[in-house]
Amino acid sequence: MPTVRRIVHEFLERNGLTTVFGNPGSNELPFLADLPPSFQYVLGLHEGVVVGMADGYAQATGRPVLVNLHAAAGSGNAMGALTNAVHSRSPLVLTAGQQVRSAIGLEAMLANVEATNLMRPLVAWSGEPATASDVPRAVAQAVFEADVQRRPTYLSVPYDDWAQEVEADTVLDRSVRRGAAPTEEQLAELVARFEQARNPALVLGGDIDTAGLFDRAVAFAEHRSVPTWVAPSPFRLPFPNRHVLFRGVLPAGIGAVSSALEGHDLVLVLGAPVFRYHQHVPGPYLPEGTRLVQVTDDAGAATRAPMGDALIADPGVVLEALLDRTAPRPTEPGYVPNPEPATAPHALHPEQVFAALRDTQPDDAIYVVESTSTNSAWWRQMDLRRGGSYFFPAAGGLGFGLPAAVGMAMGRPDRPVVAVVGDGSANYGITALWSAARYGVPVTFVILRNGTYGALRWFGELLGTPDVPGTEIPGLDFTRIAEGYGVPATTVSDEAALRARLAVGGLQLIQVDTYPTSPE
Ligand code: TZD
Ligand code: CA
Repeated sequence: MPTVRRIVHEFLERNGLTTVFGNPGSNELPFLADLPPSFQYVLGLHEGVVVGMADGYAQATGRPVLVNLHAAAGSGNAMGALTNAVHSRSPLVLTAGQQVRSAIGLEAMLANVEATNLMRPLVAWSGEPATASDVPRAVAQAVFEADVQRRPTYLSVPYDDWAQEVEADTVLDRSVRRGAAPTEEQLAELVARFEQARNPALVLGGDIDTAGLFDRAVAFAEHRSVPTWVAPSPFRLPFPNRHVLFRGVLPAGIGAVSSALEGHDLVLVLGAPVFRYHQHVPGPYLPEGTRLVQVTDDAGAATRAPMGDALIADPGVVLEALLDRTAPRPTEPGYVPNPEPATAPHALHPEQVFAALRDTQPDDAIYVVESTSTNSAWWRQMDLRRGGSYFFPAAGGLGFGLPAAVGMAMGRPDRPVVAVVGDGSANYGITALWSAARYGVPVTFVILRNGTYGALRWFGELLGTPDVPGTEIPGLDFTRIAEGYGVPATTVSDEAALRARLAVGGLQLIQVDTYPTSPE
C-alpha cells in the first residue's frame, strides 16, 4: 500500500504545487523525504521571508503555493507576513509539522498545542487531521479552500503520519472550481444604472490586476470616457497611472475619499473593498447625492462595507457586460507626461530616483515597493502602463518587499524585477538577500537610505505627537549586509552613478542616499 507521503506528493504534483517555500525543523523532515524530482524546495532563512517569497510567487503566478513551516515557533514567526497575504488574497497553503501523535498531549518539545487555533483569525481554514489516513484528503481541502476562497490556509500534520500506509483509492484525482457569474437580471440592472448616471466614476482595486483585467479596465474606461481612480491603500496597480482618464489613488481617509468623489452621481467600484481606509479622517462616507455600487467576488468585503449596494460576482464578467452593452462615448487614449523631478539640497530627492527607474528600466519591469514616505513622489515620476507592474504590502506589514521581489522574479522569469525598499523596511525581510543569491534570482534591490522611519515622522505630525522616540535609524550600511549574504552591492549618491548602476540590471543591491520627504 502507498504511504501518506507518496499520495500527498503525487496530489501536489498533479495540482502544480511543486515549488515549496519553507524553513524546516525536525517535525517537517519526514514530509520532505523523497520529494519527487519535479519539486523545487526554496529555503528562506526566516519564516516571515518564506511567506513573503511565497506571496510574491503566488501573486506572480496566480496559483496556490505550498509553504512548509516549523510548528508553533516557525508558524508564529510567519504571522506578520501572513497579514499581507490575507489582504492581497494570495492562495498560500501553509503546512506545518506537528509532534508525533502520542507526544502532543504531553506537550513534548515542538508540540504545537492548539495547532488549529494558532492561525485561526488569519486563515480561511485550518485543520489537523484526526487520523493519518485522513491526511491526503485534508491536504486537498487546504489547497482547494485556499484556491476558491483566495485566502491562506493552515494544515498541521503529526510527523509520524507521513510514513503510514493508506488504501490506494485515497488518490484524490479530483478538482474543485468556482464559477461566480451574476444572473442576467443582476447584469441588466447594473448596466442600466450605469447608463442612467449623469457623471459616473470608476474605482478599481487590486483584484482587477490579480485577475488579469488591467487591459479590459482600460478598454472600458476609454469606451465611456470614465474618470478612474484606484481604491485606497492599493497593493497592486489596476490602471495606468499616467493615463488621461486616471484621477489618482484615492486618499485613505473617510472624509478625503468623499471630497475626491464630489460631483459624481454614481461610483462603480470593481474588485476592491469599500474601502481600505488608513488615516482616521472622519467625515461622510460619500458626497450628498452620490450612490455607490461595489462588484467583488469577496463576500466579506461586500458584507462589511458601510455604504453602497454590492454585487458579489466576478468583476470581469461585469466589465465585459458593460463593454458590450453600453453605448460608446470614447476618449482618445493618451498619457500625461511626468513633471520634472523635484531636487533636494543634499542627497537625491526620491523623485530623482524614481525618474531614473522610469528612464532606465524596460516597460515590462515589475516593481515591488516598500518605501512608505515616498508615495506621492512615486506616482508623480512613474509611468506604469502594464498589468502586474506594481506590488505593495497589502496589509502594510513590513518585511514583504525584499522577499516578495525574490518570489516574484522566480514566478515571472520573463520580466525584470526591481525592489524599491526603505532603509527601515529592508531590515524586516533582510534574509531574502541570501535566498536571492543562493538561487541566482536576478532582482535589483534599490534601498532608499534616508536614515529615518520617514512615514512615522509624518504620522507623528498628523497625530500631534512629534518627536517621539524610536523613529531614527542612523548607521545602517546595506552594502556590507548584502555582501555578507552574497549579493553584490554599491552605494550611490548622485544621479549619474545611480543611472549607471540601474543600466546594469541583474542581481545587485543599490543603496541610494535620499532626502526625507512625506507621503502626501
Ligand atoms: N512593523 C511592521 C512589521 N510593519 C509596520 N508597518 C511597522 C512596523 C510600522 N511602520 C510603518 O507603518 S512605516 C514604518 C514603520 C516602522 C517606517 C518604514 O521606514 P522606511 O520608509 O525607511 O522603510 P520611509 O520612507 O523612511 O518611511
Ligand atoms: Ca527610511
